[in-house]
Order: sequence, then C-alpha cells, then structure tokens
Amino acid sequence: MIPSYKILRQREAPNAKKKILGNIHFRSCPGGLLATLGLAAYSSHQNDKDVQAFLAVYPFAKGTKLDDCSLCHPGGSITQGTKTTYYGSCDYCHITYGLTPPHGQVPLNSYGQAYEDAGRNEDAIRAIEGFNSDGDGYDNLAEIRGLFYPGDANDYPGLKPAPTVVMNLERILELPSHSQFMLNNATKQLKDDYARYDGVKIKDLLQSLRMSRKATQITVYAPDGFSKTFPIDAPDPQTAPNFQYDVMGPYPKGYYYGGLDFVNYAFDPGYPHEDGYPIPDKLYMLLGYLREGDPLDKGRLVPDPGNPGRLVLEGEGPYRLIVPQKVAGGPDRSSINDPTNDKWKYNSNNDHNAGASVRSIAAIKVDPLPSGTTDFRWNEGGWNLVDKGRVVIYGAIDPCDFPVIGKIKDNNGKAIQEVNVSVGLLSLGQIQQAISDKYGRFHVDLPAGEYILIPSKEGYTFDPGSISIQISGKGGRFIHFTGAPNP
Ligand SMILES: [Ca+2]
Ligand SMILES: [Ca+2]
Ligand SMILES: [Ca+2]
Repeated sequence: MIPSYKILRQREAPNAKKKILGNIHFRSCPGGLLATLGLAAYSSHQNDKDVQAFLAVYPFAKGTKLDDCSLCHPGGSITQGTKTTYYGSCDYCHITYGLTPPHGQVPLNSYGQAYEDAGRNEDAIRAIEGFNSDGDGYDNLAEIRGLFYPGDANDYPGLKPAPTVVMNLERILELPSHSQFMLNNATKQLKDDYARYDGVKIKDLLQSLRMSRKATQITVYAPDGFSKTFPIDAPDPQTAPNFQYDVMGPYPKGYYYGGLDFVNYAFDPGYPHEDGYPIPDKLYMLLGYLREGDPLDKGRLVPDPGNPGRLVLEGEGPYRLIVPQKVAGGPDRSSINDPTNDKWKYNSNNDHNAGASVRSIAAIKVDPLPSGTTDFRWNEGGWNLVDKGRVVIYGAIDPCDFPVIGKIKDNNGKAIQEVNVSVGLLSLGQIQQAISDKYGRFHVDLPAGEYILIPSKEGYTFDPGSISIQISGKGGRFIHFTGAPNP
C-alpha cells in the first residue's frame, strides 16, 4: 500500500511560490485542478461480527472513525503505580481484558448497550436508528450519517473541527527531505543509539500548510495516548538542565563517541573513534520516515515482557518525531540499575533527547486552535491512522483548499434541494457539510486528502450512498448523486 520511497523521492517538489515574511516562509496555493477517485483499504476487525453488522447497514462508514471499537466501547483510566493514564477504547479494553477474543464482558457505551439490548444483529442496528442513545439531542441515524459517535454525548452534529489535513507518504515526500546522523540519548533504556534518519523538517511541513504566525506550540500524539508538547520557537542558546526542543531550532551539531558497550551502532559512520568527534550533519526536528535508509517499522501494541498485563508500543513508524539534542553531548548509561561507575554513568544534566522523539505519530496539533473549533480525541482512532500510514496535522494552519462541486438530481433530472452532504475526513469524522441549493448544487473547499461524501435528506435514498474522493493537491472535483423518494 505504501508507495516506493525511491520513486517518490525522485519527484520534484510542487511548484509552490514562496514569499518571505520575517523569518517564516509562506507558500501560496498552487493553481491547476485535478483529482482522482480513491478508496480506503482497511484491515482491522474483519472477523468481528458486530462491526460487520454495522457496516452492512451503513457501508459508507467503512474506514471512518465509526469503524472502530469506540463506536460501542468507552475508554477509561488505568492506574499503574502512581501514574494514571486515560486510554482510548481499544487500548483500554486490551489492557484490561487481554488481546485475544473472547474478551468476556467488556464495558459498553450507551449505543453499544442499546445495540446489545435490541438483539445484537443487523436488525438491531436498524431498530435503534431513531433512538438518541447518548442523550445529546441527535438520533443515532443523524449522528452516524454525519460521522459522529452515537454513544458519546460530547460528539454531535454541528461541531466544527479546526482546519485539518491528513498527510500520506506521497504528499510528505513532495516536501524537501533532510537526512541526519545523530545520537538518541535515552534515560531508562539500556542502550543509547546512533542512527541516520531521513524525513521532512517539521518547520517545512508546517509552513507548507501555511502555519499561522500566531502559532505557539505543537503537540505530537501517538495512538497509545502518549503525547509531547513543543514550542514553535524558543530562545537559543539553551543550557542544562532545562531544555526546550523547539520546532524552528536551531539545534547544535552532535558528537560521535565510538566503541561503547551501552550504545547501539547501526553502522560505522567512518568517523575516528576518539571520543567526541564532531558530526558534520545539520540537525533539525524532523518527521522521520526512514531509518538507515529503510521505512520505519510500523508501531503496534504488544504485551510487555517485563510487566504482564501491560502493553507497550513496539516499532516507531511509519512516522516518528526526531528530536536532536538541544545541548550536544555524549551518550550515558541507563538511569536504572547500571552499577558501572565510570565516566559514562547516567547524568541527569545530560540532554536525554530520545524520550522526546514520539514514536508512531498519529497527529500533530498546532496551537492555538481557531476560536469556535473543537479538538479531536487522539486516544480514539489513532491506530487507524498508523495502520494506513497517515498523519493528521490540524489547528493554527491554513492549508490550500480545492473546490469540490456537486449536483444532486432525481431520476428525471430534477434538482433535489436541501440535501445535507456530510464531508468526512478519513477515520476522523465529519469536517464540513454542505446543503444543496434549489438547483441541486453544493460546494465545499477542501485541502488535499482523502474524503468521503455522504448525502442525506429525510425521506430520500441516494445512489451512490457515499463517494470516496482523493484530492491530490493539484485540483478539485465534480460529483453527482442521484436521489429518489423512499416508497
Ligand atoms: Ca445522540
Ligand atoms: Ca453523539
Ligand atoms: Ca542514556
């Protein structure tokens, strides 16, 4: 599914014009129009009869945020030691009830409970369409058609998300790439490592989406609920022990220390093995996609060998936040149980950058969110993005839009007005909606990405029931739906 990196990397960056305002580059939006049809591929839950029943009744929901555990199951908080973490529904259930079905009696939200009470099959789903299971004022069918959770009162039609873009590898590789060899200094882990990462500079990524000059910070989310927040720009130079890894940098060049037993060396860079050889690479905060030239292993949750019943993230891809040291220095031994008392002993004043390098990124939020917009819930739906090789960027950005224009007619060619067209962004839910006018026309402007459009009007059935589109970044799209009054 992931296209060849090599082929994609040979493509040239888009012909975006740049103008410089202060020290920040803004891109203007390109002109031409083109888009292609695309369909989501989705592999989870194929043997889950409840999800299959839901998708049989609502085929348009496949691959959306409703095609997920969170449709019927709540998340919850788990306390381990002194730390309490909120987990999304998938991780919460798996941590609590194990990885292999049957899970036994797992908790249900109000929609899941209504579905079970009604008989737990396709007929049950139809029977509860008119219910307002979560009590938020919208019946289940209206919520599902709008791609909102029918079992969560905090998610309902009318909520407006911040400007949002879903990047796939192809669009990420259209941005200039950067390669850097660097130290990842870990705190607790047994080994530090030197590695070469290729990726796109986070500042280039955000500027390609026309980040607001008012942007203050980013928060980077992994699908297991882990997140880290970084300022856009922090004053430099910085000193120990309070580092701020900022998006804009600069980061100092690193040093190479060879031949240490507590360091993983993927390969010999050919530097002299004396202590502290200056590495020539310029270092940036990156969205990394290659390590030693290979795609990053896709992240997944696996049982923690050292702590039965707990799950840990294995793998780091398809995208990892790469954060260089802010104060360049050497590696050190683990902070835990390393009795060796030499000059490499753990030193809390060293820059332990590895912990800031979020693995398997699902989303990057740019603060502040525009007023009147709502946040996404990253403890739900993030695995879907990781599985599909997507990363979401949203908030104080102004990505280039492309027009999507449509027309809705009946079988006699007569316009149908006041049709609500819900626009869903892959696995995130509704991000926009449009209403057809008296000529049956509707119009939305959308950034490059994959979307699903779902028409609905009381008393009507539409053909097709939904259309999936991919907007490539070069253009818009024209769409037709045909509607018929229900018999
Ligand atoms: Ca409701
Ligand atoms: Ca709801
Ligand atoms: Ca270390």
